[in-house]
Amino acid sequence: MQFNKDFVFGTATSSYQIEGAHNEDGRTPSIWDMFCDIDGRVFEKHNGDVACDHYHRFEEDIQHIKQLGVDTYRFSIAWPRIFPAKGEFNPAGMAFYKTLATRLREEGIKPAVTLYHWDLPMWAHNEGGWVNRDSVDWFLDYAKVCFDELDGIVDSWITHNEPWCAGFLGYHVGVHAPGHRDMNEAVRAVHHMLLSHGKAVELLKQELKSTTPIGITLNLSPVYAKTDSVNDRLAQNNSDGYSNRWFLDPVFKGQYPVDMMNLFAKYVHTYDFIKPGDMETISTECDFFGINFYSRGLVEFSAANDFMTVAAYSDYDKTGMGWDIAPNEFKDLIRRLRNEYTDLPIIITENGAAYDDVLENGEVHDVKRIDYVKKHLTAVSDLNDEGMNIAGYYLWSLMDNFEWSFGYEKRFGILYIDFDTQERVWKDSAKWYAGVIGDHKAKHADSVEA
Ligand code: PNW
Repeated sequence: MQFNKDFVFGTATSSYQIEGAHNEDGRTPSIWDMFCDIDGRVFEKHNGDVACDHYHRFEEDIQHIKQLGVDTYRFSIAWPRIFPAKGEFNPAGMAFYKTLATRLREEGIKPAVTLYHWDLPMWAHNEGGWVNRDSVDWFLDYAKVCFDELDGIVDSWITHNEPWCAGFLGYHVGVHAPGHRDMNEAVRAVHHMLLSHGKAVELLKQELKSTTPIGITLNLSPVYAKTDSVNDRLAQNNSDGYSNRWFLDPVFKGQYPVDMMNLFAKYVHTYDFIKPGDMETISTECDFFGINFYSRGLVEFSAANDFMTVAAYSDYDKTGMGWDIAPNEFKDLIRRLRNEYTDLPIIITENGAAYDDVLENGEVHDVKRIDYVKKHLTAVSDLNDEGMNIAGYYLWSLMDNFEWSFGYEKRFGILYIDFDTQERVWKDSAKWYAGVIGDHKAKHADSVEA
């Protein structure tokens, strides 16, 4: 694998998954604090009260990031630290992110900041959360303060992380906070998230005249049919519509896919929540397109399920999440995006794998994770050779953390966290990744001299 000189290497985390300090400096609960409190929702009722204690250990964590040699670090801001109550700005919460971003820059690491990585304040949830169209205004107030306070020290902005997860897993499937099971709500929630994305882009670029790159991150999963049968193909189309097109089409084409609107109509009695101008706003041009890639889908038809298609058995090697390892399908996905959707620079804002890591004598030999990342980085390199213009790659995750409904049971980190002592231990994958980045830099340093 090889990357051009400007290619950026990074690693990523999110606020609720690592920070802890859940009630410090004015932070109030988010929907995830609430969700974790409900029996049976999160593995062994784990929660983010302490997590990786990053809120207190960020200096140490910055040193690890620096030693990895990455160009950039992606983290998210906890909205309930910034607005603990409706309309109440909390400077103490903002101070944490100012310090974090400033210290990263001092160490030569570019901060890439996500505004919404799922920790909606409870005060907003209590007024209907994302289902309420007012959420767009609440989000804009929040975005405005973040832009005003941090725009000079942040290198890129991501409005939303994975609205599919936040919207459909949160309001339709119910396995993420707030745990609702209502498709009518979910489609509205997604619409308001996307609308708030578009408005935040307009705010930063048009009103504040900032030149800081801004984009959205979608989790995309290319879907394949178990067989060539008409029914399996239909299942494939619908699953793709639910997972991918429902987000890609509005963001890049300014319209929801009509076939899916018809399919959802069974649950969504009216689309009158889409107001004039909304779709233009949602499709406001961004500077880059963020993609989180983990796996593919393989589906077969089932009469009982329309778009919530049934996952078919596959003989692919799997990660510790049970997800198919599918670097070739990742390539298919990127080619399709180039053909059907966008020429914007693509940034892989997350890619990585969970495995059952074992800490022994201060070492973690996570060969499978290295293999997973190597396969996907090689795919990125191949895609760029084809002219696909992938500008950067963020490994998920810097450290083991609160893996949502799986709690601390699933480890995605390249740093191992001992959750009793909070000790950080470099897994073999961290050493390997540092080596890849080091080789890349050495190669381009040579080529400058030559
Ligand atoms: C992403 N799925 O979540 C998130 O952005 C991260 O916060 C998370 O830790 C990481 O991927 C690993 O899971 C996802 O069910 C959660 O398809 C679930 C799915 C996809 C992504």
